Amino acid sequence: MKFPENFVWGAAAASYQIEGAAHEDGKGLSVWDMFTRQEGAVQNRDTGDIACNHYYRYKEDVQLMKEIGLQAYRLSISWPRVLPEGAGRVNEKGLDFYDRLIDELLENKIEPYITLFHWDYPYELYKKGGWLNPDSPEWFAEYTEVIVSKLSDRVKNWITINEPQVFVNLGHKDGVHAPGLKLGLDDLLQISHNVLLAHGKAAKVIRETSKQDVRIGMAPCDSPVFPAKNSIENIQAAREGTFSVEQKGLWAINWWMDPVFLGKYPEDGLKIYEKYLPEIKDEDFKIISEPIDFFGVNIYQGSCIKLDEKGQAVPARKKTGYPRNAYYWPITPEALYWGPSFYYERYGKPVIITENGMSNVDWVSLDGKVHDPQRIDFTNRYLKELQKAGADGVDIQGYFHWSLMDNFEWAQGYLERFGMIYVDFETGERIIKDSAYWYKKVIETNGEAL
Ligand code: IFM
Repeated sequence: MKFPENFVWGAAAASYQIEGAAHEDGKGLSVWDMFTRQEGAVQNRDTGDIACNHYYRYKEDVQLMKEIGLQAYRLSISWPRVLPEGAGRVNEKGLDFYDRLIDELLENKIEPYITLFHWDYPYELYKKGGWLNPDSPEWFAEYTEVIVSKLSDRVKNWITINEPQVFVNLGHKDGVHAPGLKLGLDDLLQISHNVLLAHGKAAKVIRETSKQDVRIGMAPCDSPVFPAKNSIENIQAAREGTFSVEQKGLWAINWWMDPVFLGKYPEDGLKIYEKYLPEIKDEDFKIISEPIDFFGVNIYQGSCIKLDEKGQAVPARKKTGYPRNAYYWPITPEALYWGPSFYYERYGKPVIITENGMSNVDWVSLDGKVHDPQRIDFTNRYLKELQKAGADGVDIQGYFHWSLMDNFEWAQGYLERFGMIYVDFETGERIIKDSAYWYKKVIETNGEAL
């Protein structure tokens, strides 16, 4: 069965993970430029200084996208490349890079989807308190205006913020991502509120500044809970687990998306966090729930539950030797059925999978090619589940594979290879992997080849 006629097939990457040129053409520092300098912060002391050197090789990379037949490419913008101090002065050379990249994509009939923030926060703003500063939502809105004014004559798809759960929890609570902080709950809740305000303000700026009709989304991540059995009770337990702040804390997708789509924080979260909540002004939810067009979501895995003899939901034990990727994440294709089904039911918005993929142990074979059958099988299984969700009535509008190419995987450095294009990080050479040729057929047949 095919996917819907206008379904969008793409791949994604992010500025700090691929661009390199970390200190060139007037770019300012990001928190990741600083974090990677800290002893023990990143495996192998890897940095994004050069990464895939995409800043200089973008034309070649667009040709590779074209060869794979991508219809869309999700890129992110490095905020400090464009605004070296995070606010105020614009670095024209930095802005010009994105201008050229967008032209190159469009000339090759590849639709750009721009993510405004994928974690490389300007260091100069971090020194002023970063996301804790009450001005931080406004800083983000101003930066958004610079980008949208420049690119919206050609770009119509915008994603405000990528995976707020990750940079808040890993970066500000656990200290294992930039900026490496270990803050208390009151600060974390203030940050999460500021991030939501930033999203809402940016959404308004995008719509008001754009030179054409736009489509706006956000890209939170989730590990949806899915039922071991398809009984009504099991499905209800999975639904409750998916949207449980009690179980998932600030990772819960509804802590972020209820304010955006429903204009309020979820009840269980409000009870649990009652003592730590920041001051929330009456108008805040009006700002946060600025209308947006699609529910973007990054899904790699989910967790399975069953009901015990007392009817309580408990984790279903994973089979001994269960399938997992090179990063030890379990392979759970059902997440791409149940996640979108639950989100669509709760929020009624079209769903776009803004990231899905796997880290694999890829290397160049003696024949000079990169064979990655696991990635093909993984993507095949996940896409079939997504297709099933569509057949059952969920409005699914697109899929972006993570990632276009192997890249800097944050605290894991270059250890994890998520790409459909292999990158030799010593020479910069790229090799299209088998999975990308397979994906090309999927795209050409709009999913019928699955
Ligand atoms: O590489 C990351 C990406 O930056 C955000 N989503 C998950 C990917 C794999 O860990």
